Amino acid sequence: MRIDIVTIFPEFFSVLDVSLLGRARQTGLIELGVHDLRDFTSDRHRTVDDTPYGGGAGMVMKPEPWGEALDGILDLSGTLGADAPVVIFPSPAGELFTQKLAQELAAEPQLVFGCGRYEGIDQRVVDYASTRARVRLVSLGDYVLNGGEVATMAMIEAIGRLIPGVVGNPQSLVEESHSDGLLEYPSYTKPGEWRGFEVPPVLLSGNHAAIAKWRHDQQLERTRAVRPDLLPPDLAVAEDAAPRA
Ligand code: JF8
Repeated sequence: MRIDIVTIFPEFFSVLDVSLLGRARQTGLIELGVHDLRDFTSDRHRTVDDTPYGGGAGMVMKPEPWGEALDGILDLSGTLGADAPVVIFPSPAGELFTQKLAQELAAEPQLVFGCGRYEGIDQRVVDYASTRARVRLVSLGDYVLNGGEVATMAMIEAIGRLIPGVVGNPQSLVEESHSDGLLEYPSYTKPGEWRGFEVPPVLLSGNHAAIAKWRHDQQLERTRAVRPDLLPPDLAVAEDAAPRA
């Protein structure tokens, strides 16, 4: 997979050289291009922002540098079809980034992330990119960030680990998809007793069916406690819950 990032903070992405994604890049599974938006300006001050038409607080990213950057990254000859590159603009106004979307995007040959700052990017950049690529506005969640960089980093990590060969143990991906929709069960390792806290005895029993049941019960209990919205209505209340008057 080819990933390009357009940003005014290219150094922010140097951490992608280490960790999981660093190894995937060395083996050629992921090709990464980080592009400094200011390199596509043509004025002495390398200006990327300007005041908003219609008034209001803050500054807006001006379209010209974005046009030059995207023209250099996107294949200009390509017609806009199902095989067009995907351009992602992280935005609080976008669709929510989910594991399902990560899976979809992990199957793409090329992703381009456009990282906005300030009050966002001139809307015409999105409209123009839509003539060259399949554009998606994507939100990391319902909270406010200062720009698209942190969201891009999170999405690349979530997408990258789904590319075959990037994660060391494919079984962990299989188990994840099996437990689909439930929170993880708690994990334990040695020693069996630590500062007075014991490992649940069932995990030492060697009874694999009992362990599987215990883990699934833990998943249900945890999900009911903190994320009942993830459960189908018939599972959202504990089976042994007292009937309400
Ligand atoms: C931004 C550009 C975001 N979940 C999220 N909250 N805030 C953002 C975000 C993304 C881009 C820009 N401000 C200026 C905030 C995402 N994704």
